Amino acid sequence: IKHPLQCAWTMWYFENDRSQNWEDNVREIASFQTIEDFWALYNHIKPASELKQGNDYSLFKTGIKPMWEDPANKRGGRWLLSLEKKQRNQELDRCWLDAILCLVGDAFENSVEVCGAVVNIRGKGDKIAVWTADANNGPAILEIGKKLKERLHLPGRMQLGYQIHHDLMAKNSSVTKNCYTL
Ligand code: M7G
Repeated sequence: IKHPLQCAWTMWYFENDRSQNWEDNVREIASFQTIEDFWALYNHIKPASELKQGNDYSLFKTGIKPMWEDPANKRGGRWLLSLEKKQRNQELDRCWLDAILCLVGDAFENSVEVCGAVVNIRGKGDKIAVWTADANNGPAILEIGKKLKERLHLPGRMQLGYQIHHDLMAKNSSVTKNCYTL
């Protein structure tokens, strides 16, 4: 018998094709709801560090699309970890795996607030984020951020910043102010 997870999850892939709209580049890979099926999928796909620049993986609760516009995300925000370029080799795959294990392993007290996680492969520095549902729920955001920071074993100099999706949406950008830092 396989070991069921608290909820079902869907893995997505973003391929940066500039001839198409952003939303049309978001593709579903597969869904799973047991730990065995998680590992089967994880072991079957390329590690994040081998994706092309500009591409992403996202892991979201099944039913939530990995975009700001989804009803589950639109009032929310993200804990963002920005990596240095050289960390693609050493740190990226480990941090991404630790982050998604927090999600599927139900590591957070406020796991109902968690929507998903994203890894962006970028020339200027890769990024890992955990998206939460309600940017006004300070206590839940802080609990999730603290647990994430602990589970990623981040060195003190590496900070997490919480950003509101609405601020990014309004600027159509990936850069905005942090409303919390840890
Ligand atoms: P990014 O891929 O998050 O980061 O955002 P990057 O700047 O390091 O590449 C790049 C751009 O993709 C944004 O400025 C938006 O134009 C678009 N984009 C990103 N996200 C997450 C969304 C989204 O959820 N919805 C829409 N409509 N566009 C997005």
